Amino acid sequence: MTIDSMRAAPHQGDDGGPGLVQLLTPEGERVEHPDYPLDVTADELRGLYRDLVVVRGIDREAVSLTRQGELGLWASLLGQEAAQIGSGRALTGTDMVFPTYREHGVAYCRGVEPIKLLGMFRGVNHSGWNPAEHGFHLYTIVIGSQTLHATGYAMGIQRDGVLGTPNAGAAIAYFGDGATSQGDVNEAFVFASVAHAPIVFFCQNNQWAISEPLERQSRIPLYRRAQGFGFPGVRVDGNDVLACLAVTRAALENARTGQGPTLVEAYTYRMGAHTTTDDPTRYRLKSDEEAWKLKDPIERVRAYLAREGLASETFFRSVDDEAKAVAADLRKECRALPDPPPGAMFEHVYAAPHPLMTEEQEAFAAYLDTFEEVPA
Ligand SMILES: Cc1ncc(C[n+]2csc(CCOP(=O)(O)OP(=O)(O)O)c2C)c(N)n1
Ligand SMILES: [Mg+2]
Repeated sequence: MTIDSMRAAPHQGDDGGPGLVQLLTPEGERVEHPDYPLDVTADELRGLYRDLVVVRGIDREAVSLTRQGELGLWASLLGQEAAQIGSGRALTGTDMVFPTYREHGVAYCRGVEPIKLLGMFRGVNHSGWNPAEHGFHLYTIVIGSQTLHATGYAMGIQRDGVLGTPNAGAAIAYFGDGATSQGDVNEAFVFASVAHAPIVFFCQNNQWAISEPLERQSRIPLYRRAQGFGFPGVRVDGNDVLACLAVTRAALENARTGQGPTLVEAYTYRMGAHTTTDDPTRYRLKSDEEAWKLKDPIERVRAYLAREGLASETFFRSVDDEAKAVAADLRKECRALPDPPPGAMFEHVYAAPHPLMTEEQEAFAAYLDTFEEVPA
């Protein structure tokens, strides 16, 4: 290889390039991949379809609630459902997830009630779930920092001496394409690599970091970065729930059996705005969105189920009805969420009392006492 050939621009068409692992085409045709054989029963397929539709319904409801002033903000996962449900359903009870702020589908797979997520975006809880109970850490807004937390956790698993036993779990860190430019992520890659830590780095490449396109993050496909750090990287069709399931399952199994880290790049597209405060029409082409609509993660599963006679119209209707019911309940629950007392912000900062915290708490209470009681 010459220097000139190495300098060639990367192949990054919207088909994901030649390395893309796919098991279900955008047209809903099942294809095989020699490295990722996957046996799924009709029941499992219908279950995955149901997950995708319900999660999209939860997400849509949260966007509407934000528009109506019920939430302060929402980061929509629209278009990324397959990446999250596929990888989320590959997890087992002993694995530990370190998410960003958009992993609502993974949270759902880990049994975190959607209302807990909404509570955080409504500003009435500080991430209202117990990470240990769900194997799902708190949402992280500081881009990329959770990859270091996840790596440290993975090194802890390694030191527990459980790798290769049935009790072994792996850590999995979720992050975006933009996050790959952060120092934290690159440091996490180095630590994970040299420690041979049981971790999966799951990058959802949705092509954008707010208004910054992928070309501003990397000259080479992101999955190939892993090679430079000394562990395998694989690019999977992030809109293909089966491929995401198979690839993540294999990567987690490698981690649990002591074979070290893997970078999974789920090649997908953020169909919505970055968050409800963003307007993507300011920086991207409508034609790109239209092209990606044809690769919708839900439509391809539906097409496959229908063509193979694995699901009936009644089934599809019942899933739609279920998604609507879940969303309606969520709306009701969200509106009924009580406002916490102002002093609640001091809770859960430290596990045990802390002198500085106590001082601040008392000062805040004294400040609140200066207000007159307003009759209801
Ligand atoms: C350390 C840090 N820098 C900047 C920000 C502001 N910020 C929030 S989201 C975001 C873009 C992240 O893009 P990407 O990693 O691709 O994730 P995506 O939102 O597309 O899922 C930025 C820069 C932040 N939260 N943390
Ligand atoms: Mg992104």
